[in-house]
Amino acid sequence: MSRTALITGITGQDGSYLSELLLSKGYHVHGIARRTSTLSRGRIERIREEAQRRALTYDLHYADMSDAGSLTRILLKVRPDEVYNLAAQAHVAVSFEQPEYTTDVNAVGVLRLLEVFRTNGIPVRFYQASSSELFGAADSSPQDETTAFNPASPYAVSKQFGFSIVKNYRDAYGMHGCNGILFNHESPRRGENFVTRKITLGLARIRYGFQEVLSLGNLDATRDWGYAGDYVDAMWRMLQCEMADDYVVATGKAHTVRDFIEKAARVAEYEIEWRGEGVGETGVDRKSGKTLVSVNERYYRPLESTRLVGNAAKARQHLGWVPTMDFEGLVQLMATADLRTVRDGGSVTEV
Ligand code: NAP
Ligand code: G4F
Repeated sequence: MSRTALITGITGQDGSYLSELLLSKGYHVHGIARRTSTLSRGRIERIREEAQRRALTYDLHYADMSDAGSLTRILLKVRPDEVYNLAAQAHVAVSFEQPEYTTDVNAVGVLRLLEVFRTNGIPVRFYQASSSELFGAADSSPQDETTAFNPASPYAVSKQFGFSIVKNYRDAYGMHGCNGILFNHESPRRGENFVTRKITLGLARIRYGFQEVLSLGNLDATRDWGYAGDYVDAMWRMLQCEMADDYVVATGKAHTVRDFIEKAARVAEYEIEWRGEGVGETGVDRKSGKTLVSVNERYYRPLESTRLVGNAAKARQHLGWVPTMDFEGLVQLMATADLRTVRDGGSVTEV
């Protein structure tokens, strides 16, 4: 018999890849989407059309993580077997500007869902989108499930509450709740104000004459970047285990923002040479002498997570999960997709 899944954050990057995965496995898929003045369904429009064509269940419901009543109504109506909580104010820098909203959605929002399950006796398997940002200013590297949390932003603090309340409901009430401590994962569907997509889209726009320069913050920030398509598979694998647990999901390889720029620039047929330092640093194309990258203090954060790189040995052993795409493949995929999108005048990258 087909299982039913509900995805919060279905319109986001991960929501779109998870939709495809669950539909391919025969799930009835439901998602919550919030009301916005313009529709934010670009990532799932094609998925929805395909589901319709094949007569598969792919239903969207209006709700908001800050509105307990709307969540209750939908959960009681859908009664899902699995819930993937991906909805969040997911931008770390924005969380410094909107800490209260970020906490309401990312922290209290998780509790709202858990309380619906508990008070109505709904026996779901629950996935919580926890984050490597929990490690924050970590004092050891690589990080795994035993590394102490040291969150370095309101976003990370909100996600720490989400992590802990899922663990608490698991321990106290025997709820099947899993935390995926996912390191950064990207794709051509990544939001345009996260650094990888900002770089690939910016370089493509410069290449085709729609933008002058790419303005960025800390070029030496180090992250463990994987492919979103691989990471949603880890989410699903967690919920298939009899025993709920928490898992780090990562590639184990660290790269700087600077590395990412250099590789993406090559795909756009630029060769970056770095000149100057700090906020005066620029990235110049060796052949043409054109300035492609400048540094702007505006994109620095009040506090930065340190060298984030994960050890996913537990996910490999218990879930049989391994990433299929390396850093080079990821940069190539994103840069190529954006060059094509900008060249063809499209707005949403379809991959
Ligand atoms: P994303 O593309 O920014 O998607 C976030 C989703 O949450 C969108 O569908 C958004 O809806 C929805 N949302 C935001 N506020 C909401 C609210 N108040 N009520 C209902 N829905 C709301 O993020 P993502 O990259 O897919 O990440 C998915 C989850 O994983 C997030 O929880 C994120 O914090 C976490 N995470 C991500 C990464 C990563 O590297 N991508 C790593 C670790 C953890 P709209 O489309 O209307 O904006
Ligand atoms: O792409 P980012 O904004 O991602 P960040 O902050 O690592 O957060 C992402 O990954 C987390 C998992 O670790 C998720 F939980 C979270 O939801 C989100 O998906 O920034 C990456 C790095 C940072 O160190 C930032 O300071 O890039 C640096 N950076 C440099 N210039 C920039 C920029 N980041 C952004 N967004 N924009 C810049 O211009």
